[in-house]
Amino acid sequence: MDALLIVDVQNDFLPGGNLAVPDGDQIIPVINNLQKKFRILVASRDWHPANHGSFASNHPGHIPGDVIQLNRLEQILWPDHCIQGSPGAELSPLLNRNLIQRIIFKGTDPEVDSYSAFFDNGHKIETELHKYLQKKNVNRLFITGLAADVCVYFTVKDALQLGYKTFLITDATKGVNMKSDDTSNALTDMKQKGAQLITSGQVPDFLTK
Ligand code: VGL
Ligand code: ZN
Repeated sequence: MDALLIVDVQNDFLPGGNLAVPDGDQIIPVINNLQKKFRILVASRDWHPANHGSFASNHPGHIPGDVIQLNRLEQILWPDHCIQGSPGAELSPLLNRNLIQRIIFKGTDPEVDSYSAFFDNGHKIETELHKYLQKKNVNRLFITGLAADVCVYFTVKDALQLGYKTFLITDATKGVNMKSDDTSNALTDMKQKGAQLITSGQVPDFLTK
């Protein structure tokens, strides 16, 4: 079975948000259009408590972009974003949410960040995503969303490791580019690790039905 995964299309990652991905809003119509082609649709949401260790504001003397050690893991510090219950943590109202069957919340532990929709950054705690996809007999994952060089990147790598045939839909993702070539490096690495990079227009040809 094929599934569409929509990563973190939340207000804070869109223009005007606290951690805006440049042109992040441009992918929303592309994702809305893709949705009709799938029967299994899952979305993830970054869902941080206000005291989250990835926020620069919780580390006096640090600013976003600094890198620290957070419980022995290298951690880039971000502006406050996707705080549980805040408007910035909502899925974009422009995203069609009617067809999404399951939402995966991540990043709830203040001690460890969680870029991937499958695991925390220490690969210790698993979300319910893999179990859900297994229950639905999903073997091929089509991945979209934000940000291409952070949460999408880590989700794609975990999907490959878990054995999914993994497609990244290149016009349905955008990168934050904290460093200017982060997204191109991430795309190259995903491809090198076995992800198929395709455009939304190619999707019908790839669907098993
Ligand atoms: C993300 C930075 C921090 C993302 C989440 O969804 O790509 N990026 N938290
Ligand atoms: Zn986050």
